[in-house]
Formats: sequence, structure tokens, C-alpha cells
Amino acid sequence: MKLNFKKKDQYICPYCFSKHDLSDVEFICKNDLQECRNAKEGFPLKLRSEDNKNEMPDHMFCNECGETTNTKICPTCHMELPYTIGNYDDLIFAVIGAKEAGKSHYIAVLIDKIMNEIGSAFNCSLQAMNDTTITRYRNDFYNPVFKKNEVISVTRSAKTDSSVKTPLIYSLSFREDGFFGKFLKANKKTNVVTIAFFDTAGEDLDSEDTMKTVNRYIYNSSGIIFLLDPLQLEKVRENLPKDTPLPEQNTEIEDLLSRTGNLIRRANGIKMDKLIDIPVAVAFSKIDAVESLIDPSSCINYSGKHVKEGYFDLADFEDVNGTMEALVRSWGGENFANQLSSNFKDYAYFGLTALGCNPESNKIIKLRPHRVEDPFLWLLYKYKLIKGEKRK
Ligand SMILES: Nc1nc2c(ncn2[C@@H]2O[C@H](COP(=O)(O)OP(=O)(O)OP(=O)(O)O)[C@@H](O)[C@H]2O)c(=O)[nH]1
Ligand SMILES: [Mg+2]
Ligand SMILES: [Zn+2]
Ligand SMILES: [Zn+2]
Repeated sequence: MKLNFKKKDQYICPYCFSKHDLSDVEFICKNDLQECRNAKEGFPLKLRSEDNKNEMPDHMFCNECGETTNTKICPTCHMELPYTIGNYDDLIFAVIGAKEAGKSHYIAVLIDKIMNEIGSAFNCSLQAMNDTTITRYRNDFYNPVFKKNEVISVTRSAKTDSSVKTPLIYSLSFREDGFFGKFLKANKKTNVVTIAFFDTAGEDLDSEDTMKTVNRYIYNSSGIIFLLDPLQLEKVRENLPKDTPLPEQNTEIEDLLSRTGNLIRRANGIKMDKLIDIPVAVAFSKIDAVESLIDPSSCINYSGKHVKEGYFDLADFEDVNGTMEALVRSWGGENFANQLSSNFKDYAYFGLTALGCNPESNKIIKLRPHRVEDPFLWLLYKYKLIKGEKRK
């Protein structure tokens, strides 16, 4: 796997991760008004075998009712494919972390942040690709956090709730016009990527077998955001004021990391002496909860210039990366840090808080997000979708 996009002679289904030639796609007729039998029974319409292998047709005629249809489905799992499938590069971002690490709240706040602030700063826009994404984001993520100011409930295992296996799929398109155009990749007019976000249930990361079957996107991912709850670290728990509400201790963070590494190695045939080249953003979540343990002058308490200036602020990034790695190590995460560097080629440390407050007692949120965009922007920077600059 290289850090460039998957070649566009094939596409990957974002639901079952099977790989297909561009012409290997099926359609379904949606003409149920005229009582088309294909539409009623949901029969897949197959292309003729002589069709060009390297081209994805954008529509097809239904052999029953003669109407055209542009609803594409995956020939393997029959899920409806994003309508842009095959046209653009696909990025799959997986958010992983132990139970209660803060993944769901992070996704809720990140997507809103991208839609609002990142969009205007980087001249791009994030659009949901299908109704499932719109409804799921609204009901499971946006409404609790932004409308009701309540905590999101525990994500259920994908084994019992299949919607967990379904990604939130967006297209992120960059426009080159206007002032910000010059920050984009020089030789391209516009860049469009399809981004799939996966929220995992922490409990599905407790065994490699479950990870392999229900979390297949992890080893197919283009970027991993690994959330670490600082409140799980022994030294943090000991040093916080005695009345701080602490979550129950669960999975050892390094176990989860080694399980992830092993899974990726096995699935992609990467030997132990080679580094995995999926970029990993390790981010301390809930940084608000450990404020008292961090030097008030630390860079983590400020914000980078990313959003204000519309480029990835490399000077700030390096400061935060160094500071957070040192914190991880000094808080008892030495083994975690060593495992990370001996398994992954490209990784960086971040610190963020999605909520900016601890909702523990009354479950009510007073939203004050801080630095949630950093890992995401770093991944976009790694894929050369945004430009990085080092300015004082
Ligand atoms: N202080 C603080 N607490 C947070 C923050 N985000 C989440 N929490 C707390 O952590 C709990 C778990 O957060 P979730 O986002 O549900 O965690 P998760 O990783 O999705 O957990 P699973 O779905 O069980 O895997 C929440 O109920 C909050 O109490 C944050 O930014 N700051
Ligand atoms: Mg969750
Ligand atoms: Zn599929
Ligand atoms: Zn029809």
C-alpha cells in the first residue's frame, strides 16, 4: 500500500470491501410506480459482458419497463453504492479506541466542524452521499450532542446492530476558485474524495476475531484515528484530584494497538520486519479532563492556525506532536509509544477534546470543542489534499 490513492481501474465497496473492476457493477430499477417487476422484486440488473472493463457506466435501461436507472449496487453485497463510486478516490478513515474512549462524540463534533469551519477555511465542502448517512448522523450523532446537549449512548456491538457496520459516507470536494485556490495541489482544478467514517463499538475491538469479521474496514483503511482516553492511564488516575469522576478501567491501550497491528499485518500480508504504511493519528481525547496535569503554557492549550489561515500549520503540528508524545510516555504509555513506532511508519500524536467538559454527573453537555480537527487535517495533508506551511 502506498500513500497515494487507489488506482481508478477498480473500486472498493465501502460496505463489504470487495474489490471490483469498474464495469463490475449492477443496477436496480426504482420504477415501482409503474409496477415494474424488477423494481418490485429488487432484481439486480447486470451489464453485458462485452462492456468496457475500465469504464463505469452511469446508467442502464431496465429490461422490464425500459426506464433508465442510475442506482448502482455492489454485485457482492447488493448495498446501494455511492453515486460517485469509481469516479473519485476513496479514503476510508477508521476511528478506533477502547470502550468509552470518546469515539462517537468525536465523530459527532468532527463532522460538524468540517461542515462548518473547515469547509470555509479550506474552500471545500463535505456532503453526505446518501440518505442513510444523513439520517444516521442526525439521529445518532448530531441531535443528542447539538440539539439535546445529551451524551450519546454506548455504541452497540456490530454483531447485534448492523447499522454500526455501515459507514457515514461523504464526499469532500475542494474548489480552486478564489483566494484559497493557491493552497491547493497545483496541477488539479478540483479534488474530490469520498470519505467513509467508521465508528466502532469499543467492545468489538476486544478480540482479533471480532475485529476481523465486523471491522474489516480497519485493515482496508487509508487512515486511522486512534483515540486514547487519558483517564485510562494509571499515572493520570493517580495524579488527578481525588474527587475527579473516573470511568471504569478497561482494555489496556497497548493490547488494542497490538491487536490492530496484527490484524492489518495478517490481512495485508505485511511481515513483522516491515512497517505498516497506514498513517495513524494517535489522539488523546478528553484533554479537558486532564487540564490540571498539563502546563498552562503548553501549545496544546492554544489552537493552531489551520482554520484561521487555511493551511495545515506545520509548526504547531510539530509542537503538539512532540508535547503529546512526551506526555504519553510520562503518563505510563511508554510501551504504547514503542509499539506504535515499531509497527507503523507514519504516526503522530494529538490532543483534543470533543466536548470540552466532563458530562459525568448529569449527562448534560456544555459544548466547548478544542483541536478536534487536527488529526483529520493531518490525514488530508498526508494525502496531499491540503497544503502544509511552516510560518512563525
Ligand atoms: N471530559 C470529557 N469526557 C468525554 C468527552 N467525550 C466523551 N466523554 C465521556 O466519555 C463517555 C464515552 O464517550 P463515547 O464517545 O460514547 O465513547 P465511545 O468510544 O464511542 O464508546 P463505545 O461506544 O462504548 O465504544 C461519554 O459518555 C462522556 O461521558 C470529552 O471530550 N471530554
Ligand atoms: Mg461509541
Ligand atoms: Zn459490497
Ligand atoms: Zn424497471
